[in-house]
Amino acid sequence: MAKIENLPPILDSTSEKPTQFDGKPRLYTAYTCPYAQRVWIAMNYKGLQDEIQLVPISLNDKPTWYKDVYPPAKVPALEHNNKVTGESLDLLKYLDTHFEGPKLFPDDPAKNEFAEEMMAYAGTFGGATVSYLKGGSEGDLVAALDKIEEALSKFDDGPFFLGQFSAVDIAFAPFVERFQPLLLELKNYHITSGRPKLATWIEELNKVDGYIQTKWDINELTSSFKKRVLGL
Ligand SMILES: N[C@@H](CCC(=O)N[C@@H](CS)C(=O)NCC(=O)O)C(=O)O
Repeated sequence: MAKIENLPPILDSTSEKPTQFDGKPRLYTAYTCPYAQRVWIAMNYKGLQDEIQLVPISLNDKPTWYKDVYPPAKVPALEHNNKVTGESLDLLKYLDTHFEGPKLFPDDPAKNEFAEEMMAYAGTFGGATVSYLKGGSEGDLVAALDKIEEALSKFDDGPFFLGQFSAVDIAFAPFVERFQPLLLELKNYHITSGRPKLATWIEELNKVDGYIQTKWDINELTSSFKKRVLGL
């Protein structure tokens, strides 16, 4: 799990704006945000912990200067080469093309095509889960989880979506991390029942250092999700 004492402190409305555009890449993040966690995992997996500075901000007490840094005022946002850009899935690609380290996207065109399809599907999966948690249909959630189970069977050279660990696993990981306990607690729904590939995927994911380093107190994550997304 991430150790707060080893991480930069969270900036809030009382904090000064950090230096900008001095050549040091910065990732504006929030430790509990699943979108920002995607980019944090990618950064760690590529071994960029010393190269990219984490700048965590409080979402409940956001610094007023943050909208000047990144006008949509959302996290994640990456400062690099004198620009600040956002959108977690775009940033996974950006990190892979602009920084050294193990590749997040494979060279194999068949795997790459599937990566695009599944990364787009991560949003559909999130939507189906949130809708079910808010009282919507169980059918859409079951279909989404079954599609994930099937996708995990496509390449047999490893337990991950494309066989080996990739950006697709990163796109899903923060959401499965929160949805698995939330579905159990609020709906008594076990996502891995009858889904052995998904069970193995979760187990294997929890052995990836770059991911482990981003894991936060699960109670904090689920209560933040309940408040911010489910209005509970
Ligand atoms: N589509 C964006 C979504 C980012 C997003 O919604 N981040 C949330 C936090 S999890 C945010 O910054 N919300 C603005 C706020 O809370 O003020 C992405 O993939 O990066």
